[in-house]
Amino acid sequence: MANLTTVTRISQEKHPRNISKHLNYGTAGFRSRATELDHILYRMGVLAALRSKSKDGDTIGVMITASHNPEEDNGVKLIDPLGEMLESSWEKHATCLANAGDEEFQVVLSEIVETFKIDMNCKSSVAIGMDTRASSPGLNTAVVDGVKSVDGLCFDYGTITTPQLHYMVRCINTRNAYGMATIEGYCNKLSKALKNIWQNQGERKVYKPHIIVDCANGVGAKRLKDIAERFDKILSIEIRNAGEGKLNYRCGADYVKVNQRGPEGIDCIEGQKYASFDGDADRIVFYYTDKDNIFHLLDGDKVATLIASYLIGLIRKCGLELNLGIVQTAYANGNSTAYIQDELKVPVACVCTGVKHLHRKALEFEIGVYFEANGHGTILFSDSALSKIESSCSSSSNESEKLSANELRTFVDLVNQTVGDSISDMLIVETILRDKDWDVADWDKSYRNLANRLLVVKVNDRSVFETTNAERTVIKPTGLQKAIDDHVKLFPNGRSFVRPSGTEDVVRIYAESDTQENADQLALAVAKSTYDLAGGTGNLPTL
Ligand code: G16
Repeated sequence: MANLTTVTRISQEKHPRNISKHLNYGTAGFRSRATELDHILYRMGVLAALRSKSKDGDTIGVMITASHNPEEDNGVKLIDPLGEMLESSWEKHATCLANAGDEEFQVVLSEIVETFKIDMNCKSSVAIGMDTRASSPGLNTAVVDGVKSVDGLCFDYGTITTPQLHYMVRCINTRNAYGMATIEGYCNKLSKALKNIWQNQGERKVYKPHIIVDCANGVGAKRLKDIAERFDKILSIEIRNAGEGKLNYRCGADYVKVNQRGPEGIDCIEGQKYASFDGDADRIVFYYTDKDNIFHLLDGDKVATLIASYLIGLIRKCGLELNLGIVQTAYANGNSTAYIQDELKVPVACVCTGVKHLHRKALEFEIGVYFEANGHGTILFSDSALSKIESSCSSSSNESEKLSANELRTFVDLVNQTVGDSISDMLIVETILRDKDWDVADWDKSYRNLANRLLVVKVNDRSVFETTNAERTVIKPTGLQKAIDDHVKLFPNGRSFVRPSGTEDVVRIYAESDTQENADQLALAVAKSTYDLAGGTGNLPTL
């Protein structure tokens, strides 16, 4: 039987704590400089195996990635049995274990075992994946050591996208009912669904089956290639930033969204459709340049509304009653929210940043579409939705309703319901554009975004920030919200908020207004107040 003294000895001998800095299990697990993470990865290997034991041996996932962060960073997040994010009640235990001194480690570990009444004799297994960072293989070894120290079994998937690992975990725990737990199984499931839907759509006049994809020099490139090869004749996917350059450097979804311009080194040709993944391929944004050389970004808000409008139409055609809702965060463009309420007429909820919050809220709908503006998102189909769709497929007497129900049932297989997935989301968007026979510019016309700006401010201690109202109101530092309100009043359609990042050592500022100049001025004014009232360090942000 695994014994905690051995676990502790290995920890002290092979993976001692080498930093004193406190790290939190934040928006997306632990993130920091890769050199500070070895002991944390070992400990998360142990914790994942304990969580597996607490779930009667169900497989838990450990993904080694810092996603959109710079190459020098790395991180880790845990994945629960159905491919969802780690249950929030375990996050504080993850934080305690990660920050315990070497000599306190065993005590914290015993507390976890006691709190959750973990049977150390129970079997455990952990699926491990990593992105392409140079530091990832070393950290992978630390996770494996952690899992093995409690006699756990490891499924090592090597370099894999974050959403693919979420998918694998769900497949393993559903005994392959969700799909086969291999890259081949993932590609088969998605490509088969796409081809099935497309073959019933007939010829198209406007839709162009060609997309150029910036993979941020990350793991998405290799994994996108696996599936792109299967669409040879019907959809041409050109892969750029496949690893020849530095990860996430002046490319990728985060760069494109924040800077509102294409990645460096890719000339955006007029009318051509482009997309950018982030470093671990769980976000996607689309863009194009028009005839006046103006750059147009189609972010997570535009993806969510496109998906919702397609699903609403399809549900109607099936003659079904399904409660569909959209979940956004404070970063959602004000005009996207207005479009959802006024045009699509579906319920919309706003929650805190972080996929885990959106996912949880989306579960409240029969069909929940959730997207962060930064391109993170997916669609959740509840059991009740699935059974209504299924019975419409089998028992509807109306042929056209039956056909639509079949399309909806097939569409479900195109979706990675465990978490936002750049590859799956890209295929979903292509499928819907083809269904509507739209070009990327037609899609863009659905509504016009309010001009917006994102900035970051460095402060001495971002933990002094406290927010409420789904991060739209800042409570601390005192006086900052009043300053924001005063600035906002001066700008037409003005809106702004400030929140501490959960993945980087910065505070984020968002502002929107009627013109780009006004959005920029508002963002700069709020950044200055934040800097002054919250102990800003370094230079004030500029545009
Ligand atoms: C992660 C989270 C996202 C979040 C993003 C930024 O993304 O998974 O939900 O929007 O960080 O978070 P923050 O503003 O707190 O730094 P990724 O793609 O880096 O995993």
